[in-house]
Amino acid sequence: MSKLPDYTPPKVWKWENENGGQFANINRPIAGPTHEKELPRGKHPLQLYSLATPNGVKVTVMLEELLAAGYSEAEYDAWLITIREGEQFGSGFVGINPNSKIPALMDYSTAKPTRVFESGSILLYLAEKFGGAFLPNDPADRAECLSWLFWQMGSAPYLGGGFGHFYAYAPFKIEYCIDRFTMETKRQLDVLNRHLENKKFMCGDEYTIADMAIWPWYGAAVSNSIYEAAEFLDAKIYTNVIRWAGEIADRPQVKRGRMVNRATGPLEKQLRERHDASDFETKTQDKLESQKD
Ligand SMILES: N[C@@H](CCC(=O)N[C@@H](CS)C(=O)NCC(=O)O)C(=O)O
Repeated sequence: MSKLPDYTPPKVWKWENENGGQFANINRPIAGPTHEKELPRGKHPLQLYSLATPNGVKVTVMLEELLAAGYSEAEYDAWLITIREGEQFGSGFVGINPNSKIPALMDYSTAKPTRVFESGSILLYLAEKFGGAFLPNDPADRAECLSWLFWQMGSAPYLGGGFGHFYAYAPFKIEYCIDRFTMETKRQLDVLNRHLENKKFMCGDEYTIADMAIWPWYGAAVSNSIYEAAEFLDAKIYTNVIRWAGEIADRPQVKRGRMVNRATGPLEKQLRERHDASDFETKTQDKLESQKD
């Protein structure tokens, strides 16, 4: 075991120093807004405030899937929330998500406007709003789907906040922390790999909100799209997860959903704001920047 930094916790922890690492500037031990800022509102009843992180992508994929399945009332405006700049702490955003994390959704089609936060809750809300789309009908199958949806909500923080933080973002590498969260991440990948052995999707032949929740995290882990850790995790051994992840990544709706609220990477893959289906053709960042010249 490598030498550990010398640290004795004080009696009462105080917020004195930035703890270092990426995202340190947005970490705070208190909740609530830091500044007044109203959120913009577009023409559709569904207003999404988000960013194309794995948690954000779950919702844009669901909305694109609903539209492709013919639910035209799932048309939406998607607004970019730049979390590195603290936009999640604006008063308008905190009003719809007191937890200050993307994604957050407003539905203005209801008698009283409905706010929804937490990606799992948004997926379930949309599935129920659109007649049980991407949610099995049969009670036992539905229970299985919800079990995997909630599995994701409980498990991904070990992959993201645990493994990803200590492997990729922490200001120095701590063997104890990396070991602990690598162990758990690999265990979770093995859970998925065993489960997917004889199944096309998480709940059998039907593609559901459980796949939409799990894929952006665990599909990204095995395809090296987060933390550049596929080799370290020896991801190639999770062959069923790799097969499942590839199949989902090929869906046109998933390709579109991944572009929405993306503000990094290739310009032609970034649709920072989405207000209309035609925006994929005309408003990607490469097109917007070429119009400036
Ligand atoms: N459990 C939440 C997690 C959401 C979350 O952690 N969002 C991150 C981006 S992936 C965020 O907004 N972070 C900003 C912050 O922590 O200040 C969900 O699934 O919606």
